Amino acid sequence: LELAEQLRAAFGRDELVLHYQPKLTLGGDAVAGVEALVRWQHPQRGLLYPDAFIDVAQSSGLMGELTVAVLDLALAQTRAWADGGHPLEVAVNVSPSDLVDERFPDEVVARLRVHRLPASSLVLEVTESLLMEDRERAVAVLRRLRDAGVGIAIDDYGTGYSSLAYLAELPVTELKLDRAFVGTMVESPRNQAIVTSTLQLSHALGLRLVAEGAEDQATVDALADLGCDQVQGYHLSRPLPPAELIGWLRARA
Ligand code: G
Ligand code: G
Ligand code: MN
Ligand code: NA
Repeated sequence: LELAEQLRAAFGRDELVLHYQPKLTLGGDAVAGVEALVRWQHPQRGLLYPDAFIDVAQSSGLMGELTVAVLDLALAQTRAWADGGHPLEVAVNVSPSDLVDERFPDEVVARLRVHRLPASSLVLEVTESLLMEDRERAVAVLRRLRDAGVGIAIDDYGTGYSSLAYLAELPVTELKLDRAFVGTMVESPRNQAIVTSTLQLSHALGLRLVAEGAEDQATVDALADLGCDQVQGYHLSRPLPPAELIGWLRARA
């Protein structure tokens, strides 16, 4: 069977699962939230990572369905964590096709209502390239999500081509600085300068800066010293299945 057909069937068979990578608020060291990362528990091929099926979802017209399935799983899990005494913000990655779908904002608001979660508990991560594709429609969709109270993050920030003028007019709430800059900032004065100036830019625009890809304590400390808001990376934790994430949260408490 073709992978696209198998993916189509996977939605109804609970084969999509999410792993969650925690983010810390620097300063207080509180757990700020988690990023949901999709995996496909394929019946023959085992656990597949997004690079094995995201393009297939896109090219076979299944992306909208995948995004809504991921959103639903992430919000159900977030509801369960809140009920268990762990209120967390959850970040979900969205794709280009979602942002040109005029029904997407209403869909998101409806899913939040079903899971009885405030819009402020959700952040949608978009990439810069995604925003360049059909800019006017994407901005209109983001504006409606933002007006509803949903957080909007620019993922992999610094690797795209968006001008600062464009960035300043986007309805976004946070930048996620790409790990290409963060991972080597301790050894690289050049990358440290990029982190510092992106931090100034973020704060001047009223945005939260999340540093991705912190792989050691020295990097986390350097980010805290610079005044970075949040950090994510293997040093804190790899993406974890929900049962393991609960263990991680309890161990920190
Ligand atoms: O954690 P991982 O190596 O699996 O993530 C690889 C890439 O897949 C990342 O760029 C991430 O943004 C993307 N990704 C992970 N989950 C999703 C998802 O639910 N939807 C989309 N569109 N992309 C995702
Ligand atoms: O593009 P996006 O930021 O959504 O991608 C998330 C991806 O980054 C996931 O594949 C996740 O496993 C990976 N990732 C998260 N933290 C680290 C890290 O500290 N180092 C590296 N190399 N990858 C990371
Ligand atoms: Mn992301
Ligand atoms: Na990223």
